Amino acid sequence: MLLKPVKTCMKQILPFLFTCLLLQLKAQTNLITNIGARKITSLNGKWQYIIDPYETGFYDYRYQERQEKDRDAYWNTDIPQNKTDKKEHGYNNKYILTVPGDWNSQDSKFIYYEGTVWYKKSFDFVKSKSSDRVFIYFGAVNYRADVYLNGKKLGMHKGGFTPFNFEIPDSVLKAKDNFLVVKVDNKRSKDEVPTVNTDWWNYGGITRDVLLAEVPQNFIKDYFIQLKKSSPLNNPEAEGWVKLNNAQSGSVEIDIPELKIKKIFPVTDSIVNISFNVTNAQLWSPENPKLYQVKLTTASETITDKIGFRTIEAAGKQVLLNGKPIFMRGISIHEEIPMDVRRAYSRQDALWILGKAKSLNCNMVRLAHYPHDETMTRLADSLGILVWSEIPVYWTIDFTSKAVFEKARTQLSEMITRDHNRASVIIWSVGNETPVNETRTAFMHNLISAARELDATRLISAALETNYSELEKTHLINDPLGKYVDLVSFNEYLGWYGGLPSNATNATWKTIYDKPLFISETGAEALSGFHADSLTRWSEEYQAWYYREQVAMFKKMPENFVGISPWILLDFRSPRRNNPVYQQGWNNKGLLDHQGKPKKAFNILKKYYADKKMNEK
Ligand code: GCB
Repeated sequence: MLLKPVKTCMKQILPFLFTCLLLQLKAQTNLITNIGARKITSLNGKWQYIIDPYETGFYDYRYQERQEKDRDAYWNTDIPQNKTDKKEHGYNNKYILTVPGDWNSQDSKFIYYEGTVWYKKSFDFVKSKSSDRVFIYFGAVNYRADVYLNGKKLGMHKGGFTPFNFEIPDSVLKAKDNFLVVKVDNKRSKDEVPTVNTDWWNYGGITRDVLLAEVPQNFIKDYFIQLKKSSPLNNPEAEGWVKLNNAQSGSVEIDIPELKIKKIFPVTDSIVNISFNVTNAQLWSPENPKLYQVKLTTASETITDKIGFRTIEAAGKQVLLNGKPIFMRGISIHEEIPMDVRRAYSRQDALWILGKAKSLNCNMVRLAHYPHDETMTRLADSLGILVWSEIPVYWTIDFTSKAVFEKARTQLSEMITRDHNRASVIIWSVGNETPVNETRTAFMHNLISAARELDATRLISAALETNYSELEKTHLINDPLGKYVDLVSFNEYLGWYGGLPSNATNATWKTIYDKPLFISETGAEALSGFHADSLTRWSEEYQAWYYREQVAMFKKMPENFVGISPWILLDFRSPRRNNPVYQQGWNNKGLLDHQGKPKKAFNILKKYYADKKMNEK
């Protein structure tokens, strides 16, 4: 982000640590994918809450974790047994939060709150089939969730942007008055992912859907059905696997009615490898986002998905989609609705955000800096928008820690598992602007290996930090991580963080790697409605000038230049942005303002994209 002299690599070598880590790369998440296709009951809606900054409901006065049956634990009933009974906690309709949703936007007392809030929901539930198994599924909770049902702990999850589920044992679930409590803690911490330092708002709460999912005793946990890497395009070949919760007998049938495909694969293990040709399939692309209904059937269930078939690869200097070079007309996006100053979570939110990206003539979005809600990638599939999806390995996490690596790897695996059947997702990013040193490189390299292990079909990248000097005209991308990624991506702010926009006029970018090159960020702030001459910082005119110079620079980029995702579609909240006049807690690099209204620069990028699109034809 800042102008920095080229740094010399720090000699911190911990190769042994990472070799040990590699051995664990196969560890998998327990996630049930395509939750929407299961028998689900929503637990969204009104939940009662208790704000607990001292975590009194979790620790006793000696700061020991409370025992399961401790009457003062907030996961246990708040109802006094008789009139002499003392209860110092209680859930009450005076204190209600809506789920899904961050807490910050729901009541002004939460705006700056970072800490613990207990959420409670009562519900009745009778299984549709007594032999079914029941899981509770959370789309995302920021950051740590401890989940209790009827006084029993179901599990704990960390990571604010990825889904997770816990099984509810029959012995715990009741037909009436289930007492569900979730302790949500969004305190930032040095050894978490992200760490204490981010340029976005730390919205807390149960930010995405909460569902009960019923599945049979033997069920399809996950599946991967994508075109094989470099599949021949005249007779495309789908390849992948179906993962069952148990090694079963019988078979898995894959049925794609529109293509008249019906294939049966015998089950010999809990993972069933599959491959078949999708002859005659129309390939998915932004111009033709064709999705096919795919049915998976075992002896005990059928689940249905909508899947697009396409290939993606980095070949020499280009990125090829279905064998043809593409230019990514992208834009970066945070998961936020600025008008309401809240996290986005619904299909309607995703429609609004992606609609704005479309109106800019984009064919691609970079979902920064963490996995967004599943509605976003599903909608991108149907709208024909290419997606970069990222984990919040951001700036300064603790690269020396094995535990931190494990946390990052878990989030990576949850992100990939949830979305690995989305044709729109073409890039997995393992992080953003991480500092160049050997420990970091080993850490990130291992994340890249983990990503490839989980999904060998997509491109792997990371937004690299650039070292550029105002005096130089040619800037070199030589971060050692470039060696391991498929797409060399970098963030540059020539003319915002140092210098003037005209610094870009004669600038050129090169990389030492013989790979496609992508600008994952560039941008400048403007307070919407503030007009002045172009030299005046924060004015819409300065931002417009910045974009004019950048566009001139894009036009002179080397032939391996395959796209951009400027920073950023919409203004967003950030606690780091404290200019009392021009920022007031907002990062105003949006091309659209707090109300979603275009600033002057919007049309400059829109025109560049329109011209690019025309030239493609
Ligand atoms: C960056 C970061 C992004 C920031 C942006 C900025 O390089 O990747 O998260 O918000 O710069 O506005 O400074």
